[in-house]
Amino acid sequence: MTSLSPQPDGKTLVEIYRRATLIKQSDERFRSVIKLGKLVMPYYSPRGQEIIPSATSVHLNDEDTICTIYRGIHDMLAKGVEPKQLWAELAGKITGTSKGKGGPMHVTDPSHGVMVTTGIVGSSMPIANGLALAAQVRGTKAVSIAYFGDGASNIGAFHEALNLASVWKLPVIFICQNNRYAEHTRYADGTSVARIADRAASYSMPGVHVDGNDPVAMWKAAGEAVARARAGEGPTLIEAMTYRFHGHIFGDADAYMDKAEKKTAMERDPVPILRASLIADGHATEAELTAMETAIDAEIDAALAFALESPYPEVAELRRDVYAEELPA
Ligand SMILES: Cc1ncc(C[n+]2csc(CCOP(=O)(O)OP(=O)(O)O)c2C)c(N)n1
Repeated sequence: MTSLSPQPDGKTLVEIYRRATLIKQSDERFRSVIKLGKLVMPYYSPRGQEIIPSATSVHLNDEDTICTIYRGIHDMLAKGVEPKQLWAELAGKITGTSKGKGGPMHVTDPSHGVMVTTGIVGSSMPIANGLALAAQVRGTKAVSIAYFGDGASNIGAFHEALNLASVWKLPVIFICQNNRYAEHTRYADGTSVARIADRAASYSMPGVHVDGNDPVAMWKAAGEAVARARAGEGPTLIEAMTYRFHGHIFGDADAYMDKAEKKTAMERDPVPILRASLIADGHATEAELTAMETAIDAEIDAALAFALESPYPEVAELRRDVYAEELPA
């Protein structure tokens, strides 16, 4: 088993904070512009789940791939998608990552390894296997990550994907972001095991249960899984515990969520907790972090303006880039 240093250094922790803050501030802005009617789109907030992809992605490069879900702007921004192109894609504009053809549910940005965003629960996992198989056959050492929710671990595709990944020792990491709810269903009402990580045993792979809101623990769990995958030692299932601060989709009244549980989770917001620890441990000053947050806000201002000003794709664009060969009009 490959070993990793026990702690991320200060620079890495600051970088995890930068990515988490970009996600948090982007999410806040997305919710505000939708509320104001400036953008109309389905939106699934990942607020509260920022640390998981931020602490994972610092181990990854552009060759490494991720497959994510509708609740995935955190995974995409952490992986390096440009905010401008992300905003434009969500707005359906020609300047977006998929020239506006993906839209909010299907953002794809291969240049940063974001290979698919899917609304079909559980489907990120077999696709991630395919990408891992391609890396294995080509000998590239690239790692493939499938992000998904706790509900998705009850879908057949999860079990099929874990089985095949184990048999073929694929360089894939299954990262379950356990936010305690699947749409409107509480965890225990739809899932047979107390810990999803235990399901890994059925497929002879390590199953890691980790506090996904703890940047150090998450960095370590992801780093070990990435090192295993790169060394040809096969897949890992990581169950990262977290909590979704909002309803399933923007506008969801979230009446099914336990109020006290939600209040406690929001009081333990992982982003300000990381901020305070960076300052307390001397990794950054208050002024440095404030400057970083101000710069991120300015970047989001620019991204929003770019998305609003960009044109929609022409009708002729509909057939372009859809098949390997261009179709005649
Ligand atoms: C195959 C399939 N079945 C059902 C749905 C309807 N659906 C959309 S989101 C969702 C809940 C998924 O929950 P989870 O996997 O925990 O992800 P989360 O939204 O909590 O991040 C369901 C059942 C779907 N989109 N796809």
